[in-house]
Amino acid sequence: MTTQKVALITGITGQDGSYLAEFLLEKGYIVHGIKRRASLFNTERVDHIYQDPHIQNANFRLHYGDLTDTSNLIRIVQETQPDEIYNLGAQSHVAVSFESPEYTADVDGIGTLRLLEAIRILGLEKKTRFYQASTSELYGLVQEVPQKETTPFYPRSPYAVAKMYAYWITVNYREAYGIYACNGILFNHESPRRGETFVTRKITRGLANISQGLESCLYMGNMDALRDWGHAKDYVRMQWLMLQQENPDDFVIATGVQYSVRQFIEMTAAELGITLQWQGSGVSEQGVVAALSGNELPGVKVGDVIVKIDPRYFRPTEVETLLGDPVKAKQKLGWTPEITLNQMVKEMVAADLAKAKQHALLKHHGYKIAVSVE
Ligand code: NDP
Ligand code: GDR
Repeated sequence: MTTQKVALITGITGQDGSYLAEFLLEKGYIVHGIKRRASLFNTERVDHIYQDPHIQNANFRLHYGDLTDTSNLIRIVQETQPDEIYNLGAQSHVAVSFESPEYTADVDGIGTLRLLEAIRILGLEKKTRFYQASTSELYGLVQEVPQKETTPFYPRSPYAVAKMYAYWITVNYREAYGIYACNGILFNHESPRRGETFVTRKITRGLANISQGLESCLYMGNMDALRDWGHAKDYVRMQWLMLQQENPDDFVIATGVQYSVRQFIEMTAAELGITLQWQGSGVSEQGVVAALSGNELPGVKVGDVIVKIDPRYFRPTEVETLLGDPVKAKQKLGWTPEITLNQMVKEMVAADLAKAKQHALLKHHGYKIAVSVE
């Protein structure tokens, strides 16, 4: 008889947490997740896999908790006795980390230490494997192109500095206490479940809303920024694979292809049948805009500006360019991403367009709706 493996996921209500939970349930795991108490329901991304907790042998269970709460984490780890912990919980927004640097350090940095200490305090060093959600933001002001596992770090935000602590404390607990602990250095990954304020989702949602007459303009920050974007579904597979090896190690996960934010806008617009005419030079300069050309849209005439720079979205220190080299993951884990950027843009646009159409219908019938894009 094989016993079911048990996983504990922090950040289960987020983009990656929801895809990983689905993936592990399909593999036959018992999945425990930590969710934060909120004044509104915050489990939308995992509602479709929710199981009635009254059912005996439910495979999916949520526990209230927080990465800032040591005793709560120890209790949950003790109760669940996980074979694998995936630490995906974080204040994950780089721009927000400049506004809440101390909180970000507490959750993203010390939160990781709290979980590793829970494993140690409970004597689970030989049982529980640990995955840390590390990030390409560690490379910040890049020292080498493309970035690989050996590229030096140069974090450029309170978020990245906190994640650098988490990276090294994970390595340290592996070396000091023999815990099977891995860092996945993941480059940006997106999906229709991406938070609305990250740039890809802001663009697909904003332009879909504009196409339906719900908004008139998309306000952007640095459109010159270059990113290596993959699909979250592809990347959670890697998180699991890292914990199935003989020995723990750290891996870069990326596509090895780079695009600018401006190109992402162009791909999204093309998918929506919107033609843009760029005006001005040097896209990060204020005053550079894109106007509608081609066909009119509801409430938008040809020549109207629909993409504009708003310096509010510039960051005090920016990460201008990221490009990953995933060769180690390919060789050692046999991993290759399956979903292309084009397919991802199509999927994200289709989901946001369906929502925009629904909102337009509600608006047409007099209902008030919130469509603000930050
Ligand atoms: P999301 O922002 O979508 O999800 C973050 C999750 O963390 C949410 O479930 C959130 O809960 C939870 N969380 C936030 N604060 C706390 C806290 N104090 N205690 C417990 N849980 C908390 O992020 P992603 O899914 O995109 O990313 C997952 C992880 O991977 C993060 O650690 C992120 O930093 C990292 N990462 C992400 C990359 C990406 O491109 N997506 C790339 C590299 C690393 P709630 O729903 O209540 O807000
Ligand atoms: P990032 O993602 O900072 O790379 O962190 P984000 O999508 O927020 O920004 C990517 C790039 O786009 C530029 N940009 C804008 N960004 C946002 N959010 N809003 C805008 O209006 C805008 N205009 C331009 C940014 O300046 C940046 O250069 C994400 C998060 O998921 C982290 O948790 C994760 O660690 C990294 O990816 C890898």
